Amino acid sequence: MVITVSRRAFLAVSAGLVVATAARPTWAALPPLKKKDVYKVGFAQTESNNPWRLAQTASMQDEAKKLGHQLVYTDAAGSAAKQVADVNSMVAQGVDVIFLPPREEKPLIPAIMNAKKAGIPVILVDRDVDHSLAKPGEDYVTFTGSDFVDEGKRVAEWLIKAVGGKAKIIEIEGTVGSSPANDRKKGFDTALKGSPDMVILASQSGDFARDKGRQVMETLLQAHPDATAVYAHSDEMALGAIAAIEAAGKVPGKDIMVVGVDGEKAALEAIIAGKMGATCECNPRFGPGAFAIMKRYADGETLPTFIKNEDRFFDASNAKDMVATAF
Ligand code: GZL
Repeated sequence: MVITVSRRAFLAVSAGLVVATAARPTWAALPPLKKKDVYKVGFAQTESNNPWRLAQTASMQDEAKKLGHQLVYTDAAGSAAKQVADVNSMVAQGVDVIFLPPREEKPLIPAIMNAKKAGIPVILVDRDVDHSLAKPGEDYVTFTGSDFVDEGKRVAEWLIKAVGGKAKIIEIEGTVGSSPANDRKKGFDTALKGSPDMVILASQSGDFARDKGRQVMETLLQAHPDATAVYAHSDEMALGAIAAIEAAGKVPGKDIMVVGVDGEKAALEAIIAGKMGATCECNPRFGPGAFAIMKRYADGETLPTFIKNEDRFFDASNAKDMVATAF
């Protein structure tokens, strides 16, 4: 009797598939990535409704083209459930590797485990998952992105200085359940702990979208007309908040200090115009770094579980000089 074993299954076994004493096999190690010139690469994007996502997608597509790899691109249009389906479809297509920015920290876990079971390595780009449910270096290769807690901390420290340690703050949060929203909140709120006169009046999600950010600011400003500062987890929502502040007849940058995260060109322009105070960069240009990590993995390197992107910081002292380099 001839038993045919697929290449992927053979590689899987050679990668150290261990049959656990429990009911189902588990992987002792991550699925390997065989060295070859051209890869079929999956990139499952969360949505394309803001400049940050568009810049990240363009960077991934440009790098794939430059290196000659075949990119299988999907757009989940803001739905974690669709992103799960998109990843599962890439697994079914038999891509070699998947780059994934999990829209939220928990829903994508089954898809990551499905890819692992199929012998397809996953590299998380930009957003991370809940480490109690899936581990870097065991269930996926690594997470490469910004340190979101540090981003929130740096914005808080700038704001404390800018307002002399006294402000009534409206916080506009990112996508509910996403690692940038969770950690930017953690970093900012924790940094305020040593400044009792820095008070967060209200905090609500604007889903990283400009118009949602404007609507949230409109509502919260009506409820808290005494607000003197806004911390938005993304520049798009900060720009939406600025529109709401002006619609309420107040002067952004004078009556209400606005700070954000991402380092978007329009935010640096708002800083130059005096409507915004500062933003911490969150560089969306992932292409070169992501594909370099893929090559390091294929070359057999044991990668760190977190490969950090360095973020610049922008305020009136450098926005004019840096605006040309912003996305
Ligand atoms: C952060 C990234 C966030 C940006 C938003 O790494 O996931 O998603 O801060 C984007 O602008 O929508």
